Amino acid sequence: MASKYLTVFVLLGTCGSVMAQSFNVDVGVASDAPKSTYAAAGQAGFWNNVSGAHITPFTPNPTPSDDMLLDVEGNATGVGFHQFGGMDLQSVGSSDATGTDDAKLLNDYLVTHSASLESCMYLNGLQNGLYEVITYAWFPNESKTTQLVRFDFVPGFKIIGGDWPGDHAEGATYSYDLINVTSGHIGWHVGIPAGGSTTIGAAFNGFQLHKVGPPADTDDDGDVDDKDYQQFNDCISGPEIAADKPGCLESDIDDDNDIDLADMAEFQRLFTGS
Ligand SMILES: [Ca+2]
Ligand SMILES: [Ca+2]
Ligand SMILES: [Ca+2]
Ligand SMILES: [Ca+2]
Repeated sequence: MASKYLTVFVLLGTCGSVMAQSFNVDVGVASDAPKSTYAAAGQAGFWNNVSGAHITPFTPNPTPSDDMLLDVEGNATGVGFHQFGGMDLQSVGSSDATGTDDAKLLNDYLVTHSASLESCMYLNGLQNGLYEVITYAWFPNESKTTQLVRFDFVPGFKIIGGDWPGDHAEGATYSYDLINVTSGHIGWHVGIPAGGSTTIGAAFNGFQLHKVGPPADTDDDGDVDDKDYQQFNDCISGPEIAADKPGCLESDIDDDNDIDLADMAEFQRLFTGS
């Protein structure tokens, strides 16, 4: 255990500040992104607004048409996003989520109507490492409709959908996945599950991406400061209560699946300031 944290300290000392690699992306109509104070199921920060236009020819690699993303701090990055497959950009004026930033994220979305052509999303230019990916796949006003979410090179899939739970809920409004990036790239898909309606189709509303930092450095920017403490504080679960909220992996510093006073003591020991 001691050697693990010694390694972290050495890294902090030599790397200094590094660019955070976390992104919030609202797929939908222009100029309708949530405010940067909005966290959705993940972390607050700048929301990119992209149309998710179907790009041809098909390629999972960077294209000249990629939307270049700003990170959650609003800084330019070399990370590009494009989509192939879904072609029906829809929006609804009202749904159970109406009147909030939830609506700005969820009430506009990209739809595929083909059982054999998913909405395929590609990110390129990422730093390698472990990422939390939150994929919003919820159909406003179609609570019986579900979406299939799957990642390239990862076996299996998840089924997402249902009634509006009153707030974001895993399995209802989003899929939560941990993806290890080894070549700067993530490819993933939202499609119509077996037996689903091609008339209604499957909805993809947006996504959040968070690169998992070293212990206590919740925003992966090379320091452990007040900002990390805010996130740590939001993550506290109590002894032996599973810490399963997105954005909390770095806060379980002793790696025993809860976030409690033992983690707090470790956090204070790792604190560096900005
Ligand atoms: Ca929107
Ligand atoms: Ca949206
Ligand atoms: Ca930090
Ligand atoms: Ca813990």
